[in-house]
Amino acid sequence: MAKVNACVVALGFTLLLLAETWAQNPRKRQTPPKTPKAQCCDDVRSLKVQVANLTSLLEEMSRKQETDLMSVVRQIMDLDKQNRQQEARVTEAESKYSEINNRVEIMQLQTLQSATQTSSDATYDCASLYSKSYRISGEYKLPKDEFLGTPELSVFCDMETNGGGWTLIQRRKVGLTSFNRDWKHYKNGFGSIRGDFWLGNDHIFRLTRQPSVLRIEMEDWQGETRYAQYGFFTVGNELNSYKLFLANYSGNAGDSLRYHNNTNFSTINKDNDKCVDDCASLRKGGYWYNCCTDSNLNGVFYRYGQHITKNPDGITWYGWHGSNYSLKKVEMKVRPVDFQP
Ligand SMILES: [Ca+2]
Repeated sequence: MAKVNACVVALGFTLLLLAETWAQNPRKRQTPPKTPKAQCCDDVRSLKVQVANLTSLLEEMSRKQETDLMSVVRQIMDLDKQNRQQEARVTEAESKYSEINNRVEIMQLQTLQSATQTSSDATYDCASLYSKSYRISGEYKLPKDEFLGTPELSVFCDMETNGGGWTLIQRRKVGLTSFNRDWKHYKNGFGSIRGDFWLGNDHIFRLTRQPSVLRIEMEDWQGETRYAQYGFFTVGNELNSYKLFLANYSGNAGDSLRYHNNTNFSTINKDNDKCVDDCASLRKGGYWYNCCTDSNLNGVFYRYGQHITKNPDGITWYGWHGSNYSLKKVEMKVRPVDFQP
């Protein structure tokens, strides 16, 4: 019994001691609470992690957006390309349709005309067709005329430019027809009336027996256009070597045919120029060569890339592009001076 009592006392004493120790130094015994500084660091760490996560998320999204954007741009470009191809096809079809339509209309009109034609309204040229109310540009057949002694002739009429009524005597635009030809070819004409052609010196002589205007239209490889017009234009007959007479220049291309005024026509097999040289051979065409050129509209057709040629034999008009730039397109056309649109 005394032993138990002693134990209880000892336990009580120990508890007392513990209580006392705790009272003296309570902080040491608690789990230490975190300081504000440590708390803040944890928050910053967690925020940093969150920011890093968000940044990588944003980066991923922006990468995805970029890919999406690129794919959209590609799609738009594809669509645009398809659209343009479609448009080109439609334009081509339309122009073919309108060309066929024009030809049919012209044929119908001409059939009607030839049935009612009398000798007083003979058809000499596109101007006389115009005065008979033909207003469509295209190929026409001028009938044979016993009185004038002219054969049936296919011509191309420009019924739009500057009032219309123009008969084309030359065209360069396709580039597959050689213009380096002999006297006989230039006399009778060659090429295709809807493509590249020379109407023929005999026909040009007949067309310009009435006082005529010559209009020359040109286009360069940049798509720019210029023209030169001569208020007076005529050529002699074959006995006079189709000598050129012209005057009264107007236009914006420069007066590069004046130098050829009063000269005879020359071809590779007939040197009628005013030069020791053989200009037709040097310039590779038939033309009213002087010594030799200030223009060479029947020269060699050079394609884009070769059009600035080292040789002076291209389709040149010195007054616009100088002596070594070969033009993309040329049309020479005539109509009577007294033509009234
Ligand atoms: Ca010569």
